[in-house]
Amino acid sequence: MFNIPLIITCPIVGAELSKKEYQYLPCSPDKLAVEAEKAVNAGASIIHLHVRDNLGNPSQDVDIFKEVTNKIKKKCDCIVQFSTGGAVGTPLKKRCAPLVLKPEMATLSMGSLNFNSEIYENSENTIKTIATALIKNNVMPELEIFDYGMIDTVYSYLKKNFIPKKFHINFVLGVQGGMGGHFRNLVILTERLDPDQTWSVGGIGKFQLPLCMHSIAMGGHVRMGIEDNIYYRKNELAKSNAQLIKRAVRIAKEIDRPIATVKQTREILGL
Ligand code: KMH
Ligand code: ZN
Repeated sequence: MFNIPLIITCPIVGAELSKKEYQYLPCSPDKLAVEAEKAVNAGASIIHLHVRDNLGNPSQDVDIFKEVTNKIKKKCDCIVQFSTGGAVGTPLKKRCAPLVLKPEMATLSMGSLNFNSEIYENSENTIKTIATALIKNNVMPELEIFDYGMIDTVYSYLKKNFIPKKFHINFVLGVQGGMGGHFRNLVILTERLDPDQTWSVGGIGKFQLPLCMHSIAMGGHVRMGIEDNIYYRKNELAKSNAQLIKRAVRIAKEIDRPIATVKQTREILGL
């Protein structure tokens, strides 16, 4: 498993962070494109994309997604994966809207959960509506799994043809309200997958680094970036997404795990 090239996804900005909490937050289309390019140069092959409006607020505006994606693509080749989660509370229509741009990938959250002090709503209707838009626009989903029961939902919805047959899975562990970031949770989650199913893990906050290390050792893939964790170490903010990615690359190299190029990532995911 150590010879499977490691796919690194970088969630460069997210929807919940503000400049108040994180002074280096990239918000404008130009800054997002530069941040993406640096992340790709550091080793990321997938950019998980949220965008911001000109006030820095989270947005699902199609024109902004288009502008940012074009700017990223001008700077580097990478897989741009749109968020259909948006920010907590974003109306369903807006969550689906950017899919008309037919990105290579987009997310699909597989259930509702408490999300810190709010509720991240992903009812059956929400999941089916986003899945229908993904299929219509021929977009490969990354299924976001925040809790154990969401794996059961995946298999149940597959049987009912509610979701596409082909997908990548990302475990999001450590959200307050979801499944915690202990590596035992990652083990029991991955045991539920078919052997040839591709998966990654994104640990939230202090769980990002240890889960990244476990995933590298288990033959999984990783998600490393500011949306999930703003610290490089305790009490020290990361200066950029690239700084977090470079550490993941160093860890992988220590056990001779190669880093997936964009071309290899497309091959591994069947894009
Ligand atoms: N902002 C979170 C509530 C996704 O991008 O698909 C949802 C989220 C997941 O970030
Ligand atoms: Zn996101």
